[in-house]
Amino acid sequence: MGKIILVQPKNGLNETIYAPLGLISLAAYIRPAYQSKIIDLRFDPLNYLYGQIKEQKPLIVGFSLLTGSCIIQVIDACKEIKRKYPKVKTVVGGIHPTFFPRQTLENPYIDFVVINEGEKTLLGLLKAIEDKTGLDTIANLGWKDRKGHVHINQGVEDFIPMDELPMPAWDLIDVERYVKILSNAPDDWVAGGEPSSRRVLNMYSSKGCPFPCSFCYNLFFNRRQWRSRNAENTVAELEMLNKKYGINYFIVHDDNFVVNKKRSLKIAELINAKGMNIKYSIDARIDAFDYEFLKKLKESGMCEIRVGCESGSNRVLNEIIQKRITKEQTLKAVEVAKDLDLKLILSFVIGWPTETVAERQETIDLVLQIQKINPKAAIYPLWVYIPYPGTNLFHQAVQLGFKEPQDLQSWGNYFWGKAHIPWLANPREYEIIHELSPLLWYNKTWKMIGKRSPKNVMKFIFMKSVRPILLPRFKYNFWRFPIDANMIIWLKNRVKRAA
Ligand code: B12
Ligand code: SF4
Repeated sequence: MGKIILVQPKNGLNETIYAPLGLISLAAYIRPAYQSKIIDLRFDPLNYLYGQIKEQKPLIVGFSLLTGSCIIQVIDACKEIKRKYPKVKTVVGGIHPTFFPRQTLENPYIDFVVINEGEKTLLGLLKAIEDKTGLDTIANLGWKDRKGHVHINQGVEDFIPMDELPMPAWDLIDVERYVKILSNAPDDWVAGGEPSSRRVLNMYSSKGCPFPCSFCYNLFFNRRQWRSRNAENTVAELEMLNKKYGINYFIVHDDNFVVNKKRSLKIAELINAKGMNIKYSIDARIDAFDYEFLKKLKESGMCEIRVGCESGSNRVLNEIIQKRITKEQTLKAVEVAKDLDLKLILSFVIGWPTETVAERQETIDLVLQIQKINPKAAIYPLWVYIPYPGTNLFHQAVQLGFKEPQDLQSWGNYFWGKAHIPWLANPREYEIIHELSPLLWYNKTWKMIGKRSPKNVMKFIFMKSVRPILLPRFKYNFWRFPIDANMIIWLKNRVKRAA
């Protein structure tokens, strides 16, 4: 049986490590014909990968690629693979190469690009390599001919109905590694009981989203086609993970779990019918916050909802980002979650194209209002918008003067946290707001501090003492002479390092 190696690169960011769902899905699909080895570079060093290539002699080494810093590590690894094992073919798939297949293939160390959902194309490519047949009929494949000319095969096939996909190949990864990390994530981000008793893992039950938000990859990656596994199939995976690995808390990483409410309710019903004692979190839109609906999900263990609220300005929400929600709906949803005692994790963005300072302030005011209504709502730091490829807003950003990176390597230096966008009159102000917002949102009480270690106590005292200094700046939108703000950022980084 032919062998392949699939690789999850490092993000280069201080991020939580989730199980690589894309790779275990690919491995499961090709399993009848090819044996996969999955290597996660967030745990294993590059030398391990090179050693495995030597040992396994794979037909290909495939990397998963998002836009951002992971690109640098993948280019370096492909370069070294080509130096050490010139015959081994390198393949990249995932969101970034889907939007830039040609530019990605222009990199001399990458042989193939798999566009979009990778299962069928990967299988087709492996067969073609093994049988030495032509590549030009494999839909969604990018390749180079002998002269080095790049070819991008058109003919986008329909997505595979999700119930035809096998269960992801969990047995091919060391699940415990991910459980250990996710279970210890701070309470601010994971609900569902004491860290000591929860065993957390991510999984997915649907792909895509039917909404047209202009900043989201979904519009072009999933072409607004939402597809899902049926309730029975989804619950079978939850049950397997629960029984085999003792998972009792699931982070369901669907783009939008609640598109088909009937299906969501059926999942809840089945979890209850099977008497499974689990908790789970979902991603949902503000307009799905119906009290009776969420109550039923809660009864089956759903305890936390991640929501992109995006902005406090109705103009931005509807004219600019086409989110099709209003801030009034956001406030209502926050009330519903409070009534049901559901944990919320909310995300907001500032610096949208054409957003005025007054509209930015509307977002800050909305967050402050939410905190008054529901002090338990967790709120991500205020992100500064960065244009992501494959979105409508990206094109608008280019028209507004945003300079898009021109080759794969440069996309590797593209990451959030830095204000890349030319339309901001005062980018540093946005960075300061981004840095300080988590201190302002900090809403823990003394009772909520689990382990009262000196470090945790130090962090608590620091957070509580800076809030009164920062509040007037945020409330009155006053960002001139930010000496105190810069000092607090400096101190915050010291406390973070110490904690
Ligand atoms: C978990 C997650 C993370 C995790 C880990 C990501 C990972 N690589 O595993 C963490 C927390 C680290 C993370 C971080 C970020 N993320 Co994120 N994340 C997700 C999330 C919620 C789930 C990913 C997932 O498991 N999907 C399910 C699997 C089945 O799909 P898949 O991975 O796309 O794999 C399929 C195909 O892409 C393809 N494929 C993928 N890899 C390969 C490899 C080969 C060889 C082949 C042939 C095919 C192939 O085939 C797979 C099976 O069909 C997605 C949203 C989503 N629902 O996908 C966002 C998402 C991927 N993240 C996104 C973003 C923007 C970020 C951040 C920048 C966010 C931020 N501001 O914090 C950072 C930085 C990431 C970076 N550039 O390094 C965007 C991606 C945009 C882009 N152009 O890359 C997404 C789509 C969210 C969104 N709606 O905008 N993220
Ligand atoms: S609702 Fe969320 S997942 Fe759906 S397109 Fe909009 S931002 Fe993307």
